Amino acid sequence: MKDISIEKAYEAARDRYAAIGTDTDKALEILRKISLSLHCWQADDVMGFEVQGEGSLSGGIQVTGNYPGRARNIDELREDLLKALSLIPGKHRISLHEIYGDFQGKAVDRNEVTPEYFRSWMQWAAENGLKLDFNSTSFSHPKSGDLTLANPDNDIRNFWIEHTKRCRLISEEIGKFQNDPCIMNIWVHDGSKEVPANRLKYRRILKDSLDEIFSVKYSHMKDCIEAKLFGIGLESYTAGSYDFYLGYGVKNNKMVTLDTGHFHLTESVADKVSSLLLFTPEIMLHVSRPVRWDSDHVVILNDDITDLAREIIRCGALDKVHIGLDYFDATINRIGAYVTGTRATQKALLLALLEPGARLEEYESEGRCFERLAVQEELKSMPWGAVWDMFCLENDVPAGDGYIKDILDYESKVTSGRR
Ligand code: RNT
Ligand code: ZN
Repeated sequence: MKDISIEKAYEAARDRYAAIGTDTDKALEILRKISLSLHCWQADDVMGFEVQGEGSLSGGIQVTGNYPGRARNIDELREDLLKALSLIPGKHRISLHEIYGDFQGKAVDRNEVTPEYFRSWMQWAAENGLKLDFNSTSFSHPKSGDLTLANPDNDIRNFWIEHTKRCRLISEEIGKFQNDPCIMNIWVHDGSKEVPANRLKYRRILKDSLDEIFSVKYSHMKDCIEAKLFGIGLESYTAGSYDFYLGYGVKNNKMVTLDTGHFHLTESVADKVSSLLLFTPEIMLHVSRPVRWDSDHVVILNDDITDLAREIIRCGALDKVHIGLDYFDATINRIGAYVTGTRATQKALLLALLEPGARLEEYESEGRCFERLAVQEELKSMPWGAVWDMFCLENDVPAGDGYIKDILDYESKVTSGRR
C-alpha cells in the first residue's frame, strides 16, 4: 500500500521522536514481531462446538447481548477469525478452548477428547501462518457445578483431572506440530456463593489435582494457571485465588496467568509483572477490560492497558510475557470487537516502545526527577498516531478507521445472513 499523507506525517513524527531520543523505525520493527494470542471465543459467545453441548454458559462467566451473526460452526468461526486477522497488523496466534474441537457430529465427552479432534485446527493454522494455544474447559458441562478440580467427590474430580490431562496431551501435540510451544491455560471456576465452612479443604484438593495433572512432563507445551477474584454466583470464595496460584506457580515453576479482569478494580495488574518475572518462569496475560466487575468488555486504549504494556517493555520482557486476549461482547459486531480490542492492545505496546527508556533511566539514576516527570508527561502529546498509521500501512491493513467499512461489508455479506 502507498499513502503519501501517512508517509509524510510519519516522517515528521520520526523527527519529533528522534529529538527526544526514540528511534521510531526500531519501535515498528519490534512491534511487528509481537504475536498476540487471539481468543477464539469472542466469535461465538463462548459456546463452542460440542455436539452434546448444553447451549448455555456456566462457571460464573457471562456474555451479554444478542447481536446477530454469531459463528455457529467451525467453518464460520475460522472465516471470522481470518477476517479479523486481515484487519490487524502483524502475525498472531489463536487460542482455542477444548470445546472448539472438530468433533464431526460426534458426542465426545470432556474425558474422552484426543488430539485427533484438533488435527484440522493444526492444519488450518499452518495453512494460514498461525500458531495455536490451548485451554482446558471446565465450565458449561453437567459435571461443572460449583467445584471441578477442587471437588471432594472423587468421581467428579477424577473426571476433570482426566480432562485436563488430555488437554495437556493435545497441547503437546499442537506444540510438536507447529514446532513452537503451545501455551495451555488452566482456569477453573471452583468456588462458592456463600462463605464455606472450610476454605483450606478445597484448596488442598485443588493443589493435589494440579500435582497429579502436572506429574506428566512434556516439552512442546507450557502450562499456565489462571487465578480469579470471584465469579457470578460464586462471590464469597474462589479456590484458585491469586495467592493460591502465585504460590503454586512459584513452588512448581509454572507460569501464572494474569487476567486484567481478575483483580480488585483499583489493583494494578501492571505492577505485578516485574515481581512475577523474578519468581516464575514466564507470564501469560489475558488482556480484558473489567467495568465494575470482571465484565470482559472489549479492550480499549486506557490507562490500565498502557501501564501494562509499559511494564513489559521497561522490563525488557517481551520474550517472557505471552500476551493473550480474553474478552467477550455480544452487543456489537463481533469481528469489530476482535479488531478494536487487538489493535488497542497493539497501540498500547507501541506507546510503550516509543518511550526513550534509556533517557528516563539515566534521569532516574542521576536523581533528576523533574526531568523524568516532564519527559513522561510530554510523551502523552507526541504524534504516536502517525507512527501507528505507518505501522498499518507497512503491514497492509487499513490505517485509521479504515477497517470500519470492511467490517460492515463483511457483516452485510456474511454474518447478517446467519440466523
Ligand atoms: C474466566 C477466565 C477465563 C475465561 C476463558 C473463556 O473468568 O478469564 O480465562 O474467560 O477461559
Ligand atoms: Zn481469562
